[in-house]
Amino acid sequence: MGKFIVLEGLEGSGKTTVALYIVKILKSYGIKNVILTREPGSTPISEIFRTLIKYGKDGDQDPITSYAELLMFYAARVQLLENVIKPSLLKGIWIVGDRYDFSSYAYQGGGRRIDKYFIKNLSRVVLNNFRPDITFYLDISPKIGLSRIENKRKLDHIEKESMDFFNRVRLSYQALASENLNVVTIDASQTLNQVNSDVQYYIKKLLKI
Ligand code: Z5A
Repeated sequence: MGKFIVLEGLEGSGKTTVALYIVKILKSYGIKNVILTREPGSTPISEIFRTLIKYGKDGDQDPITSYAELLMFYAARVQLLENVIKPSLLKGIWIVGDRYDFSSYAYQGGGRRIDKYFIKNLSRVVLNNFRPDITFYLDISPKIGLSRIENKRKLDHIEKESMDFFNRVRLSYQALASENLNVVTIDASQTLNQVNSDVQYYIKKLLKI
């Protein structure tokens, strides 16, 4: 069996950068079969949901409702889980996931204030409690995170949310990190070298080396 490693955090926390670093160090430790995934996305159907969720359809004519957004995230996730993640793990391939289920609790639960027990039930039914082996939560203030991505060309509709929204997302992430096993909080405001070295420590523990 491969292992499922997930990166979570606000935008600009460095998830994508750290995910690439994890792939690199896994390979250097002899784990050559590694797939990088992103959520929403990483299957043909999930990528369609990604575009739809991020940019909508036909501008303001048909704004995405909070529940439609939540359900689309789960539709994209279950496609990825059943068609890529589970079959790959069974073949001994490791998965490094840029976001997974905590993102929905943090953004749709914390940010959009959808009832967390509703999300929990939805998650239980759709994902059947399938969990990562380890989750790295890259903790950063929204101010620093958003400043790192401010030059991004086109902001999606979630990235245009208020500072209050992102503060609620961060608080939800911090609560999830303290309530759940196998979650490691990394201070993502450190230099990239420090962040990478913290992550490497836990990867070595996972590999028992
Ligand atoms: N979303 C949701 O609401 N519910 C869900 O269930 C799921 C997702 C799954 C996906 O956006 C959006 O969907 C996201 C949450 C929502 N929306 N928002 N807002 P995405 O996939 O387009 O992007 P993202 O996941 O938010 O990540 P990002 O913006 O690409 O950021 P990142 O991956 O965390 O950071 P990065 O690209 O690695 O780094 C950003 C820059 O910072 C880059 O220039 C790096 O070189 C730099 N960087 C990274 N680390 C450091 C350190 N330590 N110091 C200095 N600079 C650094």
